[in-house]
Amino acid sequence: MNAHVQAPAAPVKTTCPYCGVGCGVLATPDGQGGAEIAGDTGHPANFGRLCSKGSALGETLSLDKRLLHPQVDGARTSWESALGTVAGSLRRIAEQHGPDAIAFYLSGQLLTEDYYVANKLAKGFLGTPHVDTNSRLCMSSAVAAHRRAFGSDTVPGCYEDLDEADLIVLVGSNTAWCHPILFRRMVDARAKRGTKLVVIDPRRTQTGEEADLFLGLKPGTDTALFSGLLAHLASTGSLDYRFVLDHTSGLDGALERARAIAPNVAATAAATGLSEADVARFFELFARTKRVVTAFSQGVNQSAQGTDKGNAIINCHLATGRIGLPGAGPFSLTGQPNAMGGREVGGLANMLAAHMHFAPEEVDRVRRFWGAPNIITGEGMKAVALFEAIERGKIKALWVMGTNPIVSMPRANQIRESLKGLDLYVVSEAVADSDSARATGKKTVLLPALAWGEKDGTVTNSERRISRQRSFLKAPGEARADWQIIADVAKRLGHAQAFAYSGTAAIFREHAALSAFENNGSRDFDLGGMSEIADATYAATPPLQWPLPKRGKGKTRLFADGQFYTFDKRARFVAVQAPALAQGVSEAYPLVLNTGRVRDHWHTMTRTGKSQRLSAHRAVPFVEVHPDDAAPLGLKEGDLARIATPHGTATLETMVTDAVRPGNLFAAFHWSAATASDARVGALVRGVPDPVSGQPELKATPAAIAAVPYRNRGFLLTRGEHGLPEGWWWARATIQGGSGLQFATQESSRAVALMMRGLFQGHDLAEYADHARGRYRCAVYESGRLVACLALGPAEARPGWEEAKALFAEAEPEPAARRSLLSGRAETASAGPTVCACHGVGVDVITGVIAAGAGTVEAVGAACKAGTNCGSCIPEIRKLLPEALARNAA
Ligand SMILES: Nc1nc2c(c(=O)[nH]1)N[C@H]1C(S)=C(S)[C@@H](COP(=O)(O)OP(=O)(O)OC[C@H]3O[C@@H](n4cnc5c(=O)[nH]c(N)nc54)[C@H](O)[C@@H]3O)O[C@H]1N2
Ligand SMILES: Nc1nc2c(c(=O)[nH]1)N[C@H]1C(S)=C(S)[C@@H](COP(=O)(O)OP(=O)(O)OC[C@H]3O[C@@H](n4cnc5c(=O)[nH]c(N)nc54)[C@H](O)[C@@H]3O)O[C@H]1N2
Ligand code: SF4
Ligand SMILES: [Mo]
Repeated sequence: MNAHVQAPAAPVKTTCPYCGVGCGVLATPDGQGGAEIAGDTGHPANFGRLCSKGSALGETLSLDKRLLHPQVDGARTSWESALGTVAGSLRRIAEQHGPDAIAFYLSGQLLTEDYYVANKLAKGFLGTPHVDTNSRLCMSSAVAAHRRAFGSDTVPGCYEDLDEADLIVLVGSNTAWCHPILFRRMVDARAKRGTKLVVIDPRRTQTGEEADLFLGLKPGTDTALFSGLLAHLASTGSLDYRFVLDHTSGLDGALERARAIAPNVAATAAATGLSEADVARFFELFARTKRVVTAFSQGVNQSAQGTDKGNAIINCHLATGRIGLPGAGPFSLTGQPNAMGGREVGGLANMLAAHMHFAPEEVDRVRRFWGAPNIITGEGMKAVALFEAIERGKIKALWVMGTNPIVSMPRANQIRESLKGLDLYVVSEAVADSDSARATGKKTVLLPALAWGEKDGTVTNSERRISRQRSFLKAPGEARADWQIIADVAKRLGHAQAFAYSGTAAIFREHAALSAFENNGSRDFDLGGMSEIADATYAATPPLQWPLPKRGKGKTRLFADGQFYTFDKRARFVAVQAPALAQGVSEAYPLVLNTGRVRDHWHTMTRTGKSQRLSAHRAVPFVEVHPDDAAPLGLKEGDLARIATPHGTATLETMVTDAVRPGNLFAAFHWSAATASDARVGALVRGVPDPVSGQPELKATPAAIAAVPYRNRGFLLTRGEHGLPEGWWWARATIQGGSGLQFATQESSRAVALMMRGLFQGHDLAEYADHARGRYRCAVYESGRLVACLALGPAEARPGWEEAKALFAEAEPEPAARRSLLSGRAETASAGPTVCACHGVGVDVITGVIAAGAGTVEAVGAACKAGTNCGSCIPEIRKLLPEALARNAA
């Protein structure tokens, strides 16, 4: 054999670091810091499929922008000194102000092992109860609803239920974009068994477009809808009285309340703004279909009444006995890859550990298990209250791990301001330029964490399935695993023995053992079967669902036997409150701002923002406005608009669409100070907490909108990143071969031409200018290589960038391409805005093949490949079909 031929690296089985679907990934390292990414056909969450984000993971692995060395107050330092600063400051603050002046803000993106060690240090050894997590903004209402109904935070069902349901009700969930692989399972079920899809969302999302019945209800009225449903089920004899009598309590009170809120179809329609016909159709479908899964996410959870919304849904499932059965049950879709793992370790401020809370015997049990000198005895502050306590100066030290609250918390500007008063602000981060890493306290410590592909441990997905994240890349720079960093600080605080872990397997064993400790079936969360797992077995462990008790069998579904975790083993109906709609809408703030996600970006974009494929679908921060609201304000598609709330402002590009209801706005919260000049949507959001769960309302803030008249608009494409002058509006996106800025400015085309000549002095500039009409184009070459390109026009005739982006992908464009960079007129047709991220297919190409005869999604795929890889764009392609055909016919 030729000695120079290297055996190809073996693929490593790992888990996608994005959403709670928890897809299995095969990563084959290329030996140069990158990896080939494929779906793992053996993983029961995805059977080999990956969505656009999962498929593009390989584009996010570069070390560009990574935090690779510890820093104290902006200066690079050694680990020794950084850890010494953290431990020393924590010790001093605890002595001076008490341990409860210290707070931790953790993340559902930490691995279970990281999370376990952080929770143990804070709650058992430092002795502060103030440990909360971004899961407060994500899952805490579902957790609270589960606990009220079941006595435990248990997700009863599993993904197979989606394959086996005859009706799937999606409440407040844009599944097609946010849990794409589960959505594909749902669509497959429809093809296979005729499963009906009902989507309940004030906004007609891509998920809503695919529904058999779309219910575009008034925001916040879900409790009325499900109260109406419960009343309807009772009055039409659709209840399962056997199940109700034997296994539940509280139906009478809940039903009485439901009837007071929405006694019948007509009242439900009036309360929700839906038509009576649609309400009746939904109620009948639900009443006559046994196999119903009601899946819900942020339209339910991120609400000032999120817990009641969850219980209103669960009530209907308990009343019909549809829980824990194949194809039936309420199903909370978790957002983050390890939202569930965080709940298991007790990362929320109202939990202690391993699904135990603060009953004296639970506190004592955890104390004994940990050998904890400073065990806490009660709940800590939840995220919103915790950040308010920082504003009031009650909290002196904050350690943020794996989350970017300066972007994702409501009232984000006030929070950024308040951090300045902290005596100690510690951020464990993977990137150096997240808004939270760039914020400062009186003393600021940045600790470089290993990222996906480098770290090792476990995550738990929406169906309670624990999967391994395995490392397949070398640790870069001086980055360390999050658990290691915490353990190093613990040792410096004198707790060496309790934190002497040899690796993640040792931590996992301890976590599993705690879950089984004095459990005997009293707690749902039990990993006793894994408490003595050998290192090698842990390393090789396949995806497994809990519970996994030492004795007895694990279960894919819970509660089919009607045994719940309340003291009398009965589930509880909850009497919910009538909807209280967005408070505070006034003449000054007449609209309601809803916020959420786009298909191809993940949260604050520190990872997906690196991928040119993922940055093409939605390249600028936008706000969706209904035509009825846009028209009187003179707002047109593409105009820049300033959204204002009492908490902050942002300037976003207008999308005029009847997908939102009149009076409603929708904006995605992905953009940060790192990626746009003025698009931090978190700064706008009020975040009124739900009274039970403390989860803030992120979907309904009173807001105003007005056009922002900029003189000129344009784009600048560069190989590296360039900044723009103060006062310009801009948004940055990664493009093939570099970085793209879309901008708006009050400067004239002449001034912009001067700026370009200044910026690129010494380069070859090819320019085209028509200053009389305010137009300017410029291409910058360096030894024949295209290094930058700018186009500018009056705001009402702003140049599109699709064609220039395609030309910029080539370092040395052909003469024809050079000409069209300056003329703005393509000699070949441009692809238009990207629809299919995997194959980079634009909307113009798709409408082109449809015009040429492709009449189905499959035919479009055959003609131009769009939609043939991950399928995340299939809903968008389907939507183009009738539109394009209609246009052809006209
Ligand atoms: N592409 C992508 N996928 C992701 C993520 C991402 O950042 N990007 N993040 C992951 C995470 S952490 C999470 S939590 C999930 C979130 O997943 P989803 O919950 O599906 O996402 P959102 O867009 O936040 O909100 C869902 C919908 O709630 C609707 N809504 C607003 N108000 C109401 C209401 O009063 N009633 C009802 N019924 N609906 C309402 C919104 O219009 C929105 O369409 O996504 C996960 N997956
Ligand atoms: N307006 C509005 N706000 C929202 C929401 C909404 O719908 N609307 N949704 C809320 C929800 S559901 C969620 S889940 C949150 C999400 O919001 P965040 O958690 O703030 O968002 P991310 O961008 O995922 O932040 C993760 C951070 O951890 C860093 N990181 C990545 N890997 C590692 C690692 O291994 N270790 C460490 N230490 N750091 C790492 C990343 O670089 C990034 O800065 O946003 C919430 N905020
Ligand atoms: S659905 Fe997409 S983002 Fe979610 S885990 Fe699977 S591949 Fe990752
Ligand atoms: Mo989330």
